[in-house]
Amino acid sequence: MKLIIAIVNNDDSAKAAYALTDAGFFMTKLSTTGGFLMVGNTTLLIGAEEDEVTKAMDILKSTCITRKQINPPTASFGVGTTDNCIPKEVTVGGATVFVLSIDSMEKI
Ligand code: 2BA
Repeated sequence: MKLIIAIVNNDDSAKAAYALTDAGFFMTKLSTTGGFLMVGNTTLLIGAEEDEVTKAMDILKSTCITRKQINPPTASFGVGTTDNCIPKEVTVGGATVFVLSIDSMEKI
């Protein structure tokens, strides 16, 4: 059993979630915030059998788009002041995906 943790752009989250559930995956959607841009994103928790991971990854690849995003001035907390006053453009990946091996999953 694997736990797929996928951090996706809010704009792609509904499409990704719909496609995953439509393909038979069970999933939990969390509202999260990126530590760098400090803007909202979505984290999907997907429990999947090992042989289903590639299918989930393919769905994420087809539904989550890489895009440019502006880092709003003073958005990142803990970062120095001067440089942080200038908006910066960064490329945000379609999805940042972690795949973890898990010992067991139970529904009690
Ligand atoms: P954020 O932390 O808001 O980061 C947004 C984008 O800003 C990143 O896109 C990257 O292009 C840039 N960025 C992030 N940290 C940076 C840094 N220390 N220096 C320079 N540029 C930086 P992605 O890499 O595609 O990440 C999108 C979102 O995925 C992130 O939002 C964060 O919520 C999550 N993420 C990415 N890598 C992660 C990791 N290693 N651990 C946990 N979460 C991660």
